[in-house]
Amino acid sequence: MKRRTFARASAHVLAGAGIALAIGTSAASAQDLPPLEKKERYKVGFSQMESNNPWRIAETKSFADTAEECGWDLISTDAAGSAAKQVADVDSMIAQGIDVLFLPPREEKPLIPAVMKAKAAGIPTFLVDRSVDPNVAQAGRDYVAFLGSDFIDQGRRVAEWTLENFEGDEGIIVELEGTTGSSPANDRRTGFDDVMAQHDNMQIVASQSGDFARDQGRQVMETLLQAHPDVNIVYAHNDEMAIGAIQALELAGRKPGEDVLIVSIDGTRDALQAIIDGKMGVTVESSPFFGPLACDVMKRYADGETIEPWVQVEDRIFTAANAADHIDEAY
Ligand code: GYE
Repeated sequence: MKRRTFARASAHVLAGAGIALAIGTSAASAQDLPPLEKKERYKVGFSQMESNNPWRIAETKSFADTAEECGWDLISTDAAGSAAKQVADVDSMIAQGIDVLFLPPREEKPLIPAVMKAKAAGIPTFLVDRSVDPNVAQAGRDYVAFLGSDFIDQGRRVAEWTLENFEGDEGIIVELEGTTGSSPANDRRTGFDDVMAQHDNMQIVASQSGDFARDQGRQVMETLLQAHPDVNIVYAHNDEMAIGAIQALELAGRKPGEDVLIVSIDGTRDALQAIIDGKMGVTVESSPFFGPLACDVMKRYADGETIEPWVQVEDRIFTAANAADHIDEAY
């Protein structure tokens, strides 16, 4: 198998992508990975996990919008929230002879078979926006690289902002977790909880999954509000659940932004509007615009570069100070 040259350390911003990437200096050996031939057009698979929220729709559109200029004949699928269907979707893409696979794995463990099958079929795979269990499948060996954010850091930044801006004495926190077993849910919880554990006046009284969905966020918040009517901070692992929580709180006569602080992650249009309206405090960015970054990394790989195992995306932070400046570019 072809050996790849070492990637030079550099950092650059993809214009218009809304995503800044930092390229690390270390890289795993690429000798086990399937190579990617350099050619004009590529048959590219993008296996979306679900399309029930603006984030997913924006990501799928970003891949579609990138296809022409990157020379992709794009095959997109939608697993409709089922990890089993996502594995089957990847199977079908392999059968259709894709050259390269972009995969956002819905959960960390159930998608490992898809990664391994693509590797066995000689198809270079890039994980996009979520990762798989690193104890089982590894970047630089089983798949080329993970393209995405530092979710632990996102959770940490939300916690730090909350500590600086919460005006009460005792924080009674409800946490709405993302999809159980997904890398962002695991890591956003770790990042936030570890910071809060160091503060005696901050107590996480309940932490439950709302599956990253608005409706479930609302339902879980309704239930948790019964058990914890004294909640004064809600940390949602994404904006959709934060908006659902705001609906539940308002229905119960509470005043989000006044008697309960809502903090979250993503940067959707509805979240930026909620910040402008004073109902939400902060959202740490997690950009869905992966198409241009995917194109760039794929081209570097086809050029024979060793890709750093984690192509890290840098995230901004949106608060009352800047939400209005960014709402026009939001999704
Ligand atoms: O925050 C959430 C989406 O995997 C980073 O998944 C992504 C997350 C994003 O459904 O809104």
